[in-house]
Amino acid sequence: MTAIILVRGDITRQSVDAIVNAANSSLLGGGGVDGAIHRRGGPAILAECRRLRASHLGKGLPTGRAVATTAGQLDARWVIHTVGPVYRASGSEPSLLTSCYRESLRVADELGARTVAFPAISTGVYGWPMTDAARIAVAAVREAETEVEEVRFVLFDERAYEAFAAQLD
Ligand code: AR6
Repeated sequence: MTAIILVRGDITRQSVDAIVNAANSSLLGGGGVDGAIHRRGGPAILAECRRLRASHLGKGLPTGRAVATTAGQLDARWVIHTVGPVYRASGSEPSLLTSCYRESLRVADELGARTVAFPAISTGVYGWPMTDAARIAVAAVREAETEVEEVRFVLFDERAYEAFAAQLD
């Protein structure tokens, strides 16, 4: 059984085996969680992302997929980068958001990570409504077959925290 824990705070301050990054396909950085992870983690993360782009991810990381790098100076062993779907009023694909959580946990299992911190993927720049994103995130983790012992959702503000808490009631 995977324990689901909610924390309000900054994901870059967590001590876990793996921190999940809400990245974009380029893997070359951005704002939000992505910017914060690269800022605090230091240049080693970007250097490894560039190597991935130069090798088997020449076209970038597809939406819904996940890949790991070093965590640099973060208090974690790995950063798992995943690309959430952009929300559109019609035609958004919940299965791609589910896939971000499932694929990140699959990568965590490959690495042997037992504690994994997730942000609320796609709920910032990518515009996914928080309540719906929380429902999808919690369901994806509950349905995953994984060796991960603790999934820690790290929610940046009270609104996000309450949306996730409502899913755990
Ligand atoms: N810790 C935890 N949560 C955070 C933090 C933090 N330090 N900073 C922001 N959040 P976003 P997305 C919350 O925009 O929607 C980037 O530019 C934030 O309040 O980081 O998947 C990438 O490069 C929101 O609820 O990710 C992509 O281009 C949630 O994390 C794009 O944004 C996700 O917001 C990805 O957009």
